[in-house]
Amino acid sequence: MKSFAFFLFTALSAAGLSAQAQTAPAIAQAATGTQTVQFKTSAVCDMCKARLEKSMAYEKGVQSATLDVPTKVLTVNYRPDKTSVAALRTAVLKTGYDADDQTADAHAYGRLPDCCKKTAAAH
Ligand SMILES: [Cu+2]
Repeated sequence: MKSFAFFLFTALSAAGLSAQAQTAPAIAQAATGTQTVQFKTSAVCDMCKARLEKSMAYEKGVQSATLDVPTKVLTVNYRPDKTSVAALRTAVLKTGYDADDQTADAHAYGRLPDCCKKTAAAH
């Protein structure tokens, strides 16, 4: 019984160590100066998600971009020495989507397929 308790303790310690190892990359990323910003967009579906994430990936200074379709929130990891929140917001607008209280670029919005328009029902 005592040896089982020891095994359990060892297993828990190992789990704790691996959890620590997993958080290490996030700390390293912060050390390189990456920042995160979130925009509330007008995206409606997975096509919007793919379009926005691809568009942001081509944007200078962007490390990663993820859209959560249910909440329409776009999370962008970026390098503040390469770009700015204003530039990133403009990139969202020029892809055809609203960003927070700013309305999408009309031309870009017009090029979106009907299913990606703000009037489209969730699908
Ligand atoms: Cu869409």
